[in-house]
Amino acid sequence: MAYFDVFNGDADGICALLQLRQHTPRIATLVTGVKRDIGLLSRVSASSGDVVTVLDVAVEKNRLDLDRLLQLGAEIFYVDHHNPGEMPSAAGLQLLINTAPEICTSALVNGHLSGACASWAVVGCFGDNLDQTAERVAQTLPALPNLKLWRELGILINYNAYGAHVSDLHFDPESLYRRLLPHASPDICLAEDPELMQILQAGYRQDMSFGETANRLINEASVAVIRLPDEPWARRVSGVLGNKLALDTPYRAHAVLTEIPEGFLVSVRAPLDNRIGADTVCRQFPSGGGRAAAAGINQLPKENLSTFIDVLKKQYA
Ligand SMILES: [Mn+2]
Repeated sequence: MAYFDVFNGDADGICALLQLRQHTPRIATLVTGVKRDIGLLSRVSASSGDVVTVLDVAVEKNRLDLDRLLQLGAEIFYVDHHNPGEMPSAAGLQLLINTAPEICTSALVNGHLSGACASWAVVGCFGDNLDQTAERVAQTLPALPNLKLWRELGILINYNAYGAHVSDLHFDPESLYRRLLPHASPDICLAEDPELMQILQAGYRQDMSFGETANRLINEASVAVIRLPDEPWARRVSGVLGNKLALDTPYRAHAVLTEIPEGFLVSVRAPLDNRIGADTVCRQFPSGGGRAAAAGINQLPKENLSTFIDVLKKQYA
């Protein structure tokens, strides 16, 4: 019988598995990847009697492989908070799904373990941007920790997962998980392995400073367009940079363009003061879509750049 631990490479996925394996140690094949690599079950080849744990990736995006593994006779424990689509049910499947907006996978595992490894759940909740949930879980700890520090750790572990490929990341999520696993709590981790936090902090700061000083094609009162090169740091920072710029200048719309072989990967953030129109802009281009406040275009051909800028300016003038 073999074990497989399948987890999203972001803070929520890592902290969910940390709780489970600190509570129930297990030698397992690890399957993970960058944050947006969510079809992870396709990489699992299990057989009858094998046990597969799946954390923080949508059921819907893994449904074919879930059915395949169940048919082979694997036992599956699946914990997640994304929309699952049609809920599967099978004798070998234990599902723990909750899509409430204040819930993440680390919080679900914390409930499942009755708070046995709650400190890492707090870090996972902070990483998934659920500050109130993190604070609520922290209240259950014997002593209230330095939440500011734990929040930073969660955000940095989460930031580490951004990139197009694992080779873009500061840490392969599997190595990061293995490095965190021996530490029973975030405070013990920070004390015993201070270098880890330093590496994560330095990487984040350097990426952000590259991003903040990157070439601005447009820099006007109502609109800024930032162009990032086809480099690992740009693929890591593009999403977080958009959020930071939006917070710094809430009256301005931002577009972050990252060069890719096909042209640009585009991320548009409406002004925080006027959270509309990002989807309207992006939908005018093939492969564009999203929500009113934040939208994107997967591939904008280089020859469409000036049209894109015109559309963006017109929307937010
Ligand atoms: Mn999550």
